[in-house]
Amino acid sequence: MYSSKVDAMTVSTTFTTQDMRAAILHHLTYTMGKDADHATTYDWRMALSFAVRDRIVDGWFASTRKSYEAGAKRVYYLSMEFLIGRLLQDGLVNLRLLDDACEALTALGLDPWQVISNEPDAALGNGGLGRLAACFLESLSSLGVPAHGYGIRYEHGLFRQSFVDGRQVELPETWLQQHHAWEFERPEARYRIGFGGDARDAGWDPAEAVIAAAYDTPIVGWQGRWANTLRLWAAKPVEAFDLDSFNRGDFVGAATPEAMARTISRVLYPDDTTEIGKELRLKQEYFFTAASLADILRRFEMEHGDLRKLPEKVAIQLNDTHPAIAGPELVRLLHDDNGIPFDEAMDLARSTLGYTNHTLLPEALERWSDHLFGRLLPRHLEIIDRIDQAHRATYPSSSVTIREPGVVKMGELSFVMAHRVNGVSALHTELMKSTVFKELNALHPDRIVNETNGVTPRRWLLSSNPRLASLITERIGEDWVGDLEQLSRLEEHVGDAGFLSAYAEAKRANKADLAAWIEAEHGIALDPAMMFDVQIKRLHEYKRQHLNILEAIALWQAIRAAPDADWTPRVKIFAGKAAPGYHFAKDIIRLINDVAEVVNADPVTRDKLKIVFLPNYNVTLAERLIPASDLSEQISTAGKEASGTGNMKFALNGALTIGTLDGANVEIRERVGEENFFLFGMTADEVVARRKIKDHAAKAIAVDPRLAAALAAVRDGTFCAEEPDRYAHIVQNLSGPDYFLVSSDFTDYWRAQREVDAAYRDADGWTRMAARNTVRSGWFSSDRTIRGYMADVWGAEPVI
Ligand code: F58
Repeated sequence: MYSSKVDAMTVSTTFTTQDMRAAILHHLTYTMGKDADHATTYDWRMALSFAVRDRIVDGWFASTRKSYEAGAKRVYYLSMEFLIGRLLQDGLVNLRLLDDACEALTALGLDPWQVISNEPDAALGNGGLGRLAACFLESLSSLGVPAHGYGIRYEHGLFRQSFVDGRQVELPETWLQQHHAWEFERPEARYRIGFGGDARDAGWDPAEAVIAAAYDTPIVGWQGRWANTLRLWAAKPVEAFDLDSFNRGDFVGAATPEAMARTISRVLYPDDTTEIGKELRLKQEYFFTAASLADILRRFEMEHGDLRKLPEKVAIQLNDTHPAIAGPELVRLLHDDNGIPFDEAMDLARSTLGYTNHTLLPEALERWSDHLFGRLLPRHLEIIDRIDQAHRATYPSSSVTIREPGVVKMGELSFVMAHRVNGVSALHTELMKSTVFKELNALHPDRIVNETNGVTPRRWLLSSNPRLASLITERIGEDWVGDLEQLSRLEEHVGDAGFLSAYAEAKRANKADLAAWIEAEHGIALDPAMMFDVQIKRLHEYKRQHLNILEAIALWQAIRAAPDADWTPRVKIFAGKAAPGYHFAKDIIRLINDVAEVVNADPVTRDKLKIVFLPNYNVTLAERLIPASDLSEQISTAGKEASGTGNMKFALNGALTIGTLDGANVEIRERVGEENFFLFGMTADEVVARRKIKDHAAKAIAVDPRLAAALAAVRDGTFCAEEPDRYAHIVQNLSGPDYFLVSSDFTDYWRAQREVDAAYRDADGWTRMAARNTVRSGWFSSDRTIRGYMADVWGAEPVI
């Protein structure tokens, strides 16, 4: 049918609808073992996936060959999370086979979108950090950089969220109960990973071990010109059965080693501070880091031999501190296992490693008890002590330590063991220098660099917003897909009435699609003419979903007080999960659902204000919501959101931002223009100063009757008559300590929201502002971010 040796580029352009149809039917018959008359949607989806996978594999082999031939530096991205979502549509879009596939499926009597939507999300991440890793892999492939992602093949990804009486209920996620069409098991790539036991002079006798087994997923870049590998590790027992127990007739006991070993890759931790410090988490971290490093060194030795050349040929990026054990582990491999002197091993490791920080929140910076650490990784603890001593010996007047009595500090360890440390937005990087890493920055002033986050335009515009993508391509051709800064060529079209009306029509149609989907799935009818005001992200006090719902309550009260005034109809859409142990965040979800029930049922306000909390936020839901949004809520307390990446997706898709000067909002506003951004709230410096004011919350409430009335409604049970005290603790918090300054920022938020209302009433003006957001967002491509890492951190280059 087709040759496997041809260049991937040629394949995608010569592969026709007929070929696609034949390939689908071939896989339906011979891979799925079904005939067309009895095939389910799942069977068709798998058949299509295998047909697409075949096309990807050709380019994948070609990329691997070219990487070896070029002997180029390789990038390894170590991350506990890769939030890749669905892969079928991504593959079809990047190989430019989407139209052929849709035609082929239609000709076979199927609804293509029903088939494509049958794929579950691979929810192998919590939020921004995991999604960033997925965008980076796609960009590395689109740019043709030889790279591998390394992570964990969780059997259960992030929990599914449902609501019962407005409350979040967590259900297990089960993506691997179906066959995962995209992966290849690699029985030859297995490593033994030890735990516990004793450290002895430059050595280690682990007491127990598990096997790390590799599963590879190809990640194809734009136009199929290159594909890299995401290698995920599953934990398996060294021996499936304990034969002694088995022979004694204890069949259940005999299976214990297997169950114990598999626990390590069983479930993704749901970003829960109550879970931090748990033994299983440390095991997960060491498990995937050690397996990845063993694999990297094996490949390196095969290609280059001399380990002293490691930094020349290998760049390893640590996505947060989760793989921070890579520092001591690499020293252990170089020194203990390969006889390189300790100091030299340390220098080699440092020159190879880079560390990305994603948060300044103290409770999220990893610290391990040295008791637990020493029990699980005794040799590593010794190595960390030597690293700490060496660092202190070099800087005797510094008070920086990696070890403190009882704890190992992973942030400090990562910093000391990386040659570059980066923040993820300009503001965050400056705050790293002036707060958490102040002293270390003074000792190593060239180490901290900034790499502002980005998002892949293939998934977040071309694939998820085909209407807007086509309009752009009509005007400037399609090179923007591989070079997003070309969007600036649309600048001259923003004054063109034809362009603006087509732009508005694309948004209107996206909103109509979303409204139809929400009605079909959730039974809530929305008028697409209303402003779609959207806040979608993890629930956290610093992200301030409670500020948004308080404003909604105040607005509801204002409309009720003057129902005939000229209100701008809007629907506030929320989505996001709360960590299972984060009770305050879960209560905010419940409050939003309770308020929605009352407000949506009110005949006075019904056509002016609606509130919807969509359950089970995931990548696929984001792909639906973002193209249909008018207003993007980026309202974190300044200084707390490291960057944000949703903010970039919204701006690119023509939603206007209402936001604080936090994270990458600052850079978005600079680029799209301050007149196309609704700014409110205190700056990071003002936040620090405000907290020092005694009774700051009470003072803010005293001067704003709207805020007082909104809080009073929450306090008196207006939204939960059956249990009036349900939210007393929230009101108490916002009136007292209010660490995240919801009350202090409320008045200015209200003001900005009324500016939004006025702007939205001028439909043409709004469209012009929205279009300017799209046209000026080209810089926020993850291709640009990856180029930054290549130049500043990795010293790597594309091979194509
Ligand atoms: C996020 N962090 C930042 N962490 O909050 C966000 O500002 C930034 O844009 C993004 O990283 C990418 O740089 C984040 O998502 C997590 O999900 C951790 C997972 C593991 C436990 C602790 C939180």
